[in-house]
Amino acid sequence: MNTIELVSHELCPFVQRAVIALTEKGVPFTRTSIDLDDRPQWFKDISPLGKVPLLRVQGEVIFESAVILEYLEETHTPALHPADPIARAKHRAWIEYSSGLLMDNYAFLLAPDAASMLAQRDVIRAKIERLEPVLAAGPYFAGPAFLLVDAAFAPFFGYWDVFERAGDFKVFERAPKVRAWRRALAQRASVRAAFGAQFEALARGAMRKRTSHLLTLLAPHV
Ligand SMILES: N[C@@H](CCC(=O)N[C@@H](CS)C(=O)NCC(=O)O)C(=O)O
Repeated sequence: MNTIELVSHELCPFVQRAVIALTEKGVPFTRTSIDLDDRPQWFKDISPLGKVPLLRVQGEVIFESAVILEYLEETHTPALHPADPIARAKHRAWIEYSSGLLMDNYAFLLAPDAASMLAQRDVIRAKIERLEPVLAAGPYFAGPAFLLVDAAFAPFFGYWDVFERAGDFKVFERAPKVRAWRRALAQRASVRAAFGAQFEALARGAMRKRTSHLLTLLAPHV
């Protein structure tokens, strides 16, 4: 039997979207977590960009999370892309957009002072407001079905559940449909499983190792 292995890091949102897609499709997989601050040589040897996630399957290595999602889509049911080619192309484009937002989250999280943190908040808020007219009636991105595009965005919102313990940054204030979508994603079993009970504690630990203005605003974790 060909076991699928996901080479991971506990906190990585790009890993989380792969975990969500694997879970939604009911694909059995093993998970190997690595320390990104001390990457093992075997990982350096197989990761062209030195990044997680990697999917090891049939002796091959697939890198880049969006490509991993597409591979899973081509190989496992249920289909999580729309059947219509134009709709499918649009979903792929919005997945790319979500990848930008995941990187924006890092810039927000690691901003060294209030001014740069708030400037990054503004970048994220503008991108969230841009999403508002794109969303269908809900509860998910394109309507009643949870799709790959939902898996790609879900980790973005999970990070905001932690960020907002530091205050109301009003990122979602003018985006009611995005707020409802965020709530629906948070309730999805695959999303909850991808985050895990230790997520917030791990995120705080990672922030402590770096300069993070946000961390100075976060109330102690209970
Ligand atoms: N475009 C990549 C981004 C993956 C990525 O940035 N992973 C981070 C962890 S969340 C990483 O491995 N960073 C290590 C590094 O950049 O050196 C993807 O979608 O898979």
